[in-house]
Amino acid sequence: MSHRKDLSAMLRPAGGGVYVVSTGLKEQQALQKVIYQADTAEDINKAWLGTLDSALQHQQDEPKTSQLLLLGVPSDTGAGFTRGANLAPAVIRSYLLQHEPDHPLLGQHCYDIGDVRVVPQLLSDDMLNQEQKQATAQVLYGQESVTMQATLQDLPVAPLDICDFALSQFKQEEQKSALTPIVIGGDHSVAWPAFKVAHERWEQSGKARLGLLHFDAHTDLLSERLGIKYCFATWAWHANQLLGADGRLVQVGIRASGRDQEHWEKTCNLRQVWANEVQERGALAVAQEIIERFEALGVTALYVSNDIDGTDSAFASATGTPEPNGLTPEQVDEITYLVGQRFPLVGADLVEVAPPLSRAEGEPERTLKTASIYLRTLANLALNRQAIF
Ligand SMILES: [Mn+2]
Repeated sequence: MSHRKDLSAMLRPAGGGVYVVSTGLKEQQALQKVIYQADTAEDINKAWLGTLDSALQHQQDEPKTSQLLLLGVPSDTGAGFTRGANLAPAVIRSYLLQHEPDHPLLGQHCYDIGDVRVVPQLLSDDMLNQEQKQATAQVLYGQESVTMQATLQDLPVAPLDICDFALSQFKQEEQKSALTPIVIGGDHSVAWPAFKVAHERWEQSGKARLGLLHFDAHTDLLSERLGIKYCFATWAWHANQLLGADGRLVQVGIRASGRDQEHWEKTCNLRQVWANEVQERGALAVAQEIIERFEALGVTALYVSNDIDGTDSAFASATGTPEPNGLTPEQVDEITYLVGQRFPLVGADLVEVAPPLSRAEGEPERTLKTASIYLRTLANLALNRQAIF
């Protein structure tokens, strides 16, 4: 199996992507024991590798019904204000196991391939010099157990690049009903590799034309921020560029921006439905407009990027940059569902859930509940989608 060893060195068993030595280790192991129904680190590892192999094998087999690929990216190095989204992949899984045992992400149709192994001081490989890259690669991949296809210095070491590498191993074009990746962040920078791989796989190969549906309080449309190319505030700009800035990015829930709607729609050639417009027109009318827009632009497949702060902070305040006057979970879910019913979902991410940031009574459970609703809808859309070919 081509990249199995590479992958097993770059990823960790589910809930284990945050590197811990002492503090946090107990919690991590307790969760993994439940996820993998195993008692020892060795058995946990074995069970995880079994899932990884099954996911890789899935691609070799005859086309079958669409299945899910779940990847956690526990990195919040790309965030801006308050942090804590690095704990979301572990805490969300833990919440689902406790409260939603029938959740599709826990079911037999989902390959949970674990977490990106995160070096918490790193974000993107393009920010590193050769010396740093080499030093980290040596630690991560230098052991004798790894026989890499690439040479050591070619291997990704930062979370965004590992995410890109990992998802790229699951994008064989010949497959008729492919695995649908669902990425749990992490801050919103992780949407960049997740969307980029979906774009390479479906659009660059000529198989589909993507529409990008993006829920957020913020536009994330800076071309760079403080000189940083890829972070929480820039990923949508880069994604829009990938699409050719031809109108196929639709942002919903915007309400915290230094510029007004007209500025963004004009300069980036996209559609922004600010939160107040959703309140005025209702989710159904907004969804219908998005569907008609995508149809007119020749869209044939959908990617959804859901920043939990697009949702009103009354329903999701455990996030790095919460904002009031936002969308209700019902509105987000209805728009996602309706657009996802019309266009097959080929990839999605849920980002910016930050469990340690509990600013209100009932948190972070309320935010986790909201997140679980979104993940359920995304998973069901992906599982039920029509073949694209
Ligand atoms: Mn965002």
